Amino acid sequence: MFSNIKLVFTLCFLGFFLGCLTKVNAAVHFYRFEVVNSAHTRLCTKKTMLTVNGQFPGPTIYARRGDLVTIDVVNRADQNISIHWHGVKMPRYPWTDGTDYVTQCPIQPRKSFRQQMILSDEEGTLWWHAHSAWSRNSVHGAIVILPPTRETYPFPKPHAHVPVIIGEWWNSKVEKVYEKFLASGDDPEPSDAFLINGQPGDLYPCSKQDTYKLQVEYGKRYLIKLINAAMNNIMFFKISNHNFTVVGADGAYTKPVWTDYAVLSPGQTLDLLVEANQPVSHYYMAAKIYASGYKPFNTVIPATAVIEYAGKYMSPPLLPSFPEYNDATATIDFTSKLRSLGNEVDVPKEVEETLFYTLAVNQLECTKPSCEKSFKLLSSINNVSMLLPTSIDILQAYYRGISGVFTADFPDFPPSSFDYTQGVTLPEESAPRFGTAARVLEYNTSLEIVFQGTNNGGGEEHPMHLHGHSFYVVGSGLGNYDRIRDPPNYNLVDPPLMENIAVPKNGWTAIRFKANNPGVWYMHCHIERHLTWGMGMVFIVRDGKRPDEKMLPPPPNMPSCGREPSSPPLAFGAPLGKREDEAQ
Ligand SMILES: *[C@@H]1O[C@H](CO)[C@@H](O)[C@H](O)[C@H]1NC(C)=O
Ligand SMILES: *[C@@H]1O[C@H](CO)[C@@H](O)[C@H](O)[C@H]1NC(C)=O
Ligand SMILES: *[C@@H]1O[C@H](CO)[C@@H](O)[C@H](O)[C@H]1NC(C)=O
Ligand SMILES: *[C@@H]1O[C@H](CO)[C@@H](O)[C@H](O)[C@H]1NC(C)=O
Ligand SMILES: [Cu+2]
Repeated sequence: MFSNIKLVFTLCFLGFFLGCLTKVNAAVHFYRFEVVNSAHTRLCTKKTMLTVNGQFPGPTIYARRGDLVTIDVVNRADQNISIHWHGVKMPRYPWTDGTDYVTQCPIQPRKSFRQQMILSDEEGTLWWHAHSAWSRNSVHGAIVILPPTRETYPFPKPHAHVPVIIGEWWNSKVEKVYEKFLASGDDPEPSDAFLINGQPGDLYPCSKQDTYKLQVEYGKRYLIKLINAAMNNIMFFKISNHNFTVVGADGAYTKPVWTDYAVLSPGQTLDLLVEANQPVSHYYMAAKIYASGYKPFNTVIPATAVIEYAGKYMSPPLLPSFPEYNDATATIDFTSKLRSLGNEVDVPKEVEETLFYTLAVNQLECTKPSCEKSFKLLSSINNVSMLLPTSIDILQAYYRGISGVFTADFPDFPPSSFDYTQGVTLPEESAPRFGTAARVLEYNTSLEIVFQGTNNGGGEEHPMHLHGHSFYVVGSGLGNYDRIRDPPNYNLVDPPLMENIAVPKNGWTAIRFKANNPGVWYMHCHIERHLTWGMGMVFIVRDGKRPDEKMLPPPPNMPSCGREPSSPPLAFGAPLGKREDEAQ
């Protein structure tokens, strides 16, 4: 499956000076990801799409906690790409976090980029995906992180690990869907199917012959590594006749939760322990849309896969029954059961900074003929709709002290307070302002962010995702957050540790974490259409004082934003910018 060799490695990105990351007893794994256009047929429709190595979903990365994975990403396609290791904290090394125009320029066609994926305390399931335009639709795959060899699981040992990736398929090329979506100023065209491990399953036309099948043996235990890689939808997941135990979320273990359904937002992962202990037969596992803000514009047909005990079966498998497509209570009930495995986790009990971030879908007047309505939809955090830079990335600009790329003034509060769950009252208040703004944090700052959903243009859930850190979800509720009434109810004992949390529709969620990872880190909604509309911002975590509290230097082969041939490596990583703390 993957190399089991234990070695001691020292990762010196530049070999001769500055930081080296030394890890004892960790393994190094190598992968080669060739991004290519390959032909795939679903729903009787053939199209070419971007994939890694021609596979859809892409290859699974296997590693153990604390390992280092080196991935050579080679762009053999005809468009820009960047690849992100979702949920991997990448300590002190944002350079290969893979977010274009935030931490790197995209990898242009015929270029390659050697990326390091630096695991630390993550264990369980994470995933990788493209972070440029909408290419993550077909450029994604699982990351399975096992315990170190001498350790075991905090639950009965599973017989097998089974990545189960929920995806989405458009018959049209996703690049076309994306372009039309940008031009229209409106919601994107609905997708044509949901997928499990790349297949729509028995309920969709022309699909039955390829339905994903998991062969199980009676009496054995399977660990399902469930990933929601869909673009725009929170999903329900069920297995007929089989309850399961949730044992992990977002690459961290949880207290076991015995349940008959799961909910995950785009970007989120869950580890589900399933016992094959039902009458020998075959059963559907299925993923179905949850949509609260609108009647689902996607199809409501669930994607299915089959769990099959050895045998021959004539009758079709049973389909599990799902909550209603808009059953918000079912989603909140499930998510509120997630707790950290241990008690007394290292959640900050006191915080130095408290940030209050409103999440909104906005409307801006639009007179362009391509606009489908008199306004176009945008989105914002604290009324700032994020624009990515186009000629250099934010990390490079920060590291080299280049001004004019971003501003360091992302607001800690919305510009005005209103009844958020009612939404703004005047049409002109519905327009956001634009910015490329960062919030700068001193190293080790402990902070709380309260995300407040707003009802501007109709409320919806927003799964907020933070790069470079995990956070504890200490509280959430419906309605407007109340800074007197709500904090006493926080869970500061065993809150779940996550990187992705859906803020309830017209509700709020409070997270806490310590900004102990120097670098430039994107935080954004993981619903792709909201991200495209601008629901993102950037944290810059400054270096600490000690050498091991500083960012490592960049690799020599960072992709360039210039037209080819790419410029030679800049000064081999020597910092050119004026970073005060570089002096010591
Ligand atoms: C499965 O879970 C549901 C909901 O939690 C519960 O009502 C049911 O009794 C469970 N079934 C078994 C066999 O435990
Ligand atoms: C957001 O900013 C725009 C532009 O400055 C302004 O017109 C609008 O009133 C603001 N909206 C809110 C809710 O603060
Ligand atoms: C940051 O926090 C860690 C652990 O809490 C501590 O060991 C270290 O001294 C702190 N560094 C600074 C600069 O505060
Ligand atoms: C690809 O990236 C380069 C470098 O940032 C940029 O100049 C070019 O416009 C991008 N191409 C597309 C199609 O976005
Ligand atoms: Cu969102």
